[in-house]
Amino acid sequence: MPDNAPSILIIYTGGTIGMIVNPETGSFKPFDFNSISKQIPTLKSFGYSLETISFEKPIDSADLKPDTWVKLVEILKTHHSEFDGFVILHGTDTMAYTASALSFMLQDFHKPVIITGSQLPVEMLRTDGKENLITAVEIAAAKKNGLPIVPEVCIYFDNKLLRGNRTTKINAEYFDAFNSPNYPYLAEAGITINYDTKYIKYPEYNKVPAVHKNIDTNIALIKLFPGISEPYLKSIFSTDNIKGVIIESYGSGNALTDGWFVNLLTEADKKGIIILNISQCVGGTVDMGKYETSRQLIGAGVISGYDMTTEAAVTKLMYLLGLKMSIKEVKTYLQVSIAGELTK
Ligand code: ASN
Repeated sequence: MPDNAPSILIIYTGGTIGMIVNPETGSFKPFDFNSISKQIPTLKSFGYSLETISFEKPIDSADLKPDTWVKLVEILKTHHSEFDGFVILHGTDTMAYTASALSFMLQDFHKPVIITGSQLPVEMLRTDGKENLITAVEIAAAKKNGLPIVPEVCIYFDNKLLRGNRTTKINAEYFDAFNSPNYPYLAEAGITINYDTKYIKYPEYNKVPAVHKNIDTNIALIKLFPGISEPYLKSIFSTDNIKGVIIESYGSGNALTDGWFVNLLTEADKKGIIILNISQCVGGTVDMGKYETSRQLIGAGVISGYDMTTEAAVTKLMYLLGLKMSIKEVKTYLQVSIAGELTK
């Protein structure tokens, strides 16, 4: 292998890509690294230096907890200087949460972290796992003038490279499981991989990489629906230790105007509970004040999450609360882009 061959670390966390069918139940279950490692000889023909790390107990990503994010950032930090790029194999169910969380927890990482997985296990004939894995590795290794082409946390899936914290899972059936409705693709893979560099975030290389591992899960997520009741919402806002509540409102940030609802929000805000407004719509942005039905929220102290995905809003709030800043600072950072996750 030439000395300057790109070096890539593949980290296997679990997910369908490496699953097998449990003969007793007929359901897919997480399996060891074997099926993935069989793909490594094929990948070797790239001429890259490849190393792998497998979680001891691979998981279905529906079982993911924030401690997996901590484990991942620790691995990434430990191996930062040894590799040119990183590929994380992950289940699709919570992949967008992990991609968003890592984009906040890794600071000035400067190297590609490409997350992928599959809808069908790599052992199956029609698997999408092989192509996803092979192209993710190629993207993680891609350089121009000695620097990585995509020094971001991304999801690569079904020929599209998406900014991680802009991505949401949109399909449980077809191979195009992910999209980033409010941000353009960073690359598309066809015969060649076409990078759209104007949309890629390039860092200041003089900054030293840092990781933040403190995640505060004292938050709640509410999806509004016609008929949502006062007792139900009261119970959420009176949860012990609750520090932040994300409301998935309608359309461009609209909600009911009932007095009890506005009072509940106003009281929660006075108690220091942060209330963040994002939209149930996957495309578009919160624009409080556009309609009369969102003006009351501004008065109640609700802040705008603009066009953030639910995954980005949840992980950003957990990350900012974990930094132990003042409520005012958390509110300020929630409303600006810190890792390319929102557009104002
Ligand atoms: N349940 C699986 C997971 O998220 C789904 C998949 O990977 N396609 O681990």
